[in-house]
Amino acid sequence: MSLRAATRVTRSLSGRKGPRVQRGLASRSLKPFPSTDRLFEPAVSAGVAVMHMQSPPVNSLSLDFLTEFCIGLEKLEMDKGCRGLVITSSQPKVFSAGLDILEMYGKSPERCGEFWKAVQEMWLKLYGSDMITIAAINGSSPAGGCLMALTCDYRIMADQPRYTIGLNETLLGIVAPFWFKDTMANTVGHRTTEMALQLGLLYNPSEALKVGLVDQLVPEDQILSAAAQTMTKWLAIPDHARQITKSMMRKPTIDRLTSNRDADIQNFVNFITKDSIQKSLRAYLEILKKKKT
Ligand code: CO8
Repeated sequence: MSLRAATRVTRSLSGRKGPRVQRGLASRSLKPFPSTDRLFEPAVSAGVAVMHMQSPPVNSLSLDFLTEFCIGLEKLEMDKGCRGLVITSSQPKVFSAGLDILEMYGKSPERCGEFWKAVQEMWLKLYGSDMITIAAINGSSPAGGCLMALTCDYRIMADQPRYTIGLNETLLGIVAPFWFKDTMANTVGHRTTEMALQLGLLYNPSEALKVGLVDQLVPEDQILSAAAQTMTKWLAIPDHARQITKSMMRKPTIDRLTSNRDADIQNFVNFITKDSIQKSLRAYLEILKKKKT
């Protein structure tokens, strides 16, 4: 059976708050999504979902966005006909700008805690997904955006030198949590991670390929067809063997967070609400604004 699925995570037209999720899960009982979204030909013998992140202007990960994202993911995970997921962006030039800085600036400790729990949830769900996950990185992907890509099984990036990817937290005066660090170290190794995290390195696509942060570069207009080709290869592997192998590789990292979740939330809240950190975030937000003037 062939199943096609697409999930659009969007923000409401009214602005940054109040996202909505438009879903077009095509199965026997559901309508197919529009043909322009079709990535996989009917010949593909298993189901694949394409998640287009569409949260203007930069797909930053707000609490609302993360909540919708996790709900969408959970539904796909429960759909046994869906074996693969491609995550990409509908926003020009940006895959995801990472965590929404406005969620970390000037917010109450309670709200910060709620936000951080949602960030953890996104990571736990994606890193532990049974599906084959491919990030089709068609734009810049700093910090939390990079983390999201790193949770996937395979990363294809658009070969556009102005795009960057990396865990640049130190540039904002903040520290990537241990599970961000672990996810990167699991991908590119300890030494590269240590240097990248201390310096807050943002890599262009060629550099990212060289250190193994991404697996493949393609011209931007070929990113979804490249994802389709890779997906076909991965779909040929029996699910149970691939899933057990994935779990064996990732479980220790996942367990480390699940057994420290509350403490990790408390750490985040204590850290992010400090006056000095709030000052750093404000300065960073001002830099982002000034870019335009
Ligand atoms: N959050 C909120 N708003 C953002 C963010 C963000 N992460 N990124 C950009 N914006 C806003 C800008 O302020 C701007 O707003 P406005 O239109 O009101 O002026 C708008 O989005 C568009 O931004 P740009 O003009 O900069 O868009 P460009 O297309 O030129 O560039 C980039 C896109 C490359 C994504 C650029 O915006 C950028 O570099 N953004 C900052 C990315 C970043 O540093 N993110 C880090 C977030 S922190 C994180 O993810 C992990 C934190 C871990 C916390 C651990 C604590 C213990």
